[in-house]
Amino acid sequence: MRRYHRAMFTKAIVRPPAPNFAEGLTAAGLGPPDYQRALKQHEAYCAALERCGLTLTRLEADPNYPDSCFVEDTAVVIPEFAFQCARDPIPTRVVLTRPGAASRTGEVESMRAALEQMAPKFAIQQIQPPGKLDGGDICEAGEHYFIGLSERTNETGAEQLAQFVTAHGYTAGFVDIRARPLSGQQAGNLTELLHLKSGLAYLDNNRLVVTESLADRKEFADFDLVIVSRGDEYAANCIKVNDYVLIAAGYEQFAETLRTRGLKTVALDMSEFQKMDGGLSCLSLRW
Ligand code: CIR
Repeated sequence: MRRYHRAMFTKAIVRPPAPNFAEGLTAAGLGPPDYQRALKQHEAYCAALERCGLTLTRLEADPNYPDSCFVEDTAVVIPEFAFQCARDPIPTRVVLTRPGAASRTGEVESMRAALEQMAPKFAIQQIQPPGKLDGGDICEAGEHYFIGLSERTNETGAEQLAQFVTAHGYTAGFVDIRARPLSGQQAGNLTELLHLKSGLAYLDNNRLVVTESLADRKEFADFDLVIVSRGDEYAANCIKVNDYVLIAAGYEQFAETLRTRGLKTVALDMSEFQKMDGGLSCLSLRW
């Protein structure tokens, strides 16, 4: 068996929300976001990434696309395997997406330009029509990629991405999160995840954070699961960035669970992004 050793994250691309952030897509039903507060929360998020050791490229806010602060949805970075003690940065591949929401498709071009400028050695590919794919549906878990089938990512897009990652030495599998009955007392309800990573996160060492609604999926059977309690689903969208796990503030029980597993947590107030269906992973593209 190959011994995968993920290189440290060193870089990230971020973009602050634009003044018309509130015009973006949302089904959260939590009311409109406060723009000034969103800017402060975004700045705290950037500072946390820097504390994790990342160098940030900060794109300008883009009012043409009110959802454009959610940069993760526009591209998927596929890192080279770094075996054992590989220390030097290795050229990486990037797949530009075709976001599933019509209002967001144009966000990809400025991401392409940014990546071409800051990472000229990256091999850039792109999801082709009729494929649709959002980066929020893609969860890298060591040597494996979980690819969510959602309202934003269709089979064609998922298959294209699977081909890219398997050609690059990874394995890939689909996780269908489209409307699905829940078990037990909740029978008849549907999972309500916008993206796969709204309910799933990989924390290295074979550890997956999952919502209860996803916990029984056979796709995750070989992983060590940290199950997020019902009602705390928003906490599942956390990100491990080098030595820290960034988590949404307000989920102390979840934070404690991570700490008892030896993980260092940084809690960030995400209230204004939650109002727009966004979480911690979607605010940056990291590698
Ligand atoms: C949208 O609906 O596209 C945005 N309002 C939220 C996107 C969040 N992205 C993510 O979870 N990866």
